[in-house]
Amino acid sequence: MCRIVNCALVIVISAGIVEARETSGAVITTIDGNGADTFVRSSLGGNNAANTNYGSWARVGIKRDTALPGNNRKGYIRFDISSVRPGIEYASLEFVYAGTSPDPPANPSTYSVYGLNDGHLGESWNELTITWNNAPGNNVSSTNGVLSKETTFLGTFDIAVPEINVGDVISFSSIDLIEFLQSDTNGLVTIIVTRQQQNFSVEYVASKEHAMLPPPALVITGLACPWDLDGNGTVGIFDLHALLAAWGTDPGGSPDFDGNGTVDILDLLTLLANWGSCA
Ligand SMILES: [Ca+2]
Ligand SMILES: [Ca+2]
Ligand SMILES: [Ca+2]
Ligand SMILES: [Ca+2]
Repeated sequence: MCRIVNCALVIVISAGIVEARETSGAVITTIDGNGADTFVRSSLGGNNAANTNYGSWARVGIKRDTALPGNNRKGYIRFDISSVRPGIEYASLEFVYAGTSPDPPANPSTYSVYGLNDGHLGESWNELTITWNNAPGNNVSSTNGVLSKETTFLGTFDIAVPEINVGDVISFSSIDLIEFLQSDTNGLVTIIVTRQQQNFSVEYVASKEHAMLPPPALVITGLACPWDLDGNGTVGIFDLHALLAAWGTDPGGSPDFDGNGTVDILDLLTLLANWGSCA
């Protein structure tokens, strides 16, 4: 279940009509629902790391090491957002820094963030069996790359080592991240993180198995009642009419609540299931 952290009232101005819309916030972590967090690692010499699973480790390690091409690590993070679709309006990805080893590099490192494409057969990867060799979307021959046809590039963030301290929050957001979440159709989103720079160190963020630090999280804000299309505080006949008026189209958002590209029977059933007051 998601945790409601705030509620606020925002004013939406559209077509000259001023509407009061309730917004809500939620934090989805890898502990919630079908969430998962781990890293995968390439083999160095004969250590068989590429067939080893790290799903129960307390930290997610990320590393690019072209000098030792068998010693790379890529983060795999899955969130179960089924409880917050379809009202997502803004989201940020948050990690808690959990250390660097063996030695912090002198400069900030830049990390690439990818989303595993919605509907990929590997979206339900098993946290306790995923490896470098079987991870969905992984380019096994690349030190930090992913398969471009199976993933979507969402942006980059920096970790300012060595200034950063254990426990500090690393926050990332982008239009592409938000659109990736908004267009999800099955409630599962996998985020893949790799490092751009080569160096010998591994940067770590806390996983949900960490005893002291919080797990990876998606901080989401959005409409509390997305089925209330006219914003009058009630899901009712006017909203039903608006949905039917858009029937069969692809509005790029509501009332295509499930984001499958068509206003259809699934959206109608969702609206009817939420009939009545939004309060
Ligand atoms: Ca884990
Ligand atoms: Ca998905
Ligand atoms: Ca309404
Ligand atoms: Ca739909």
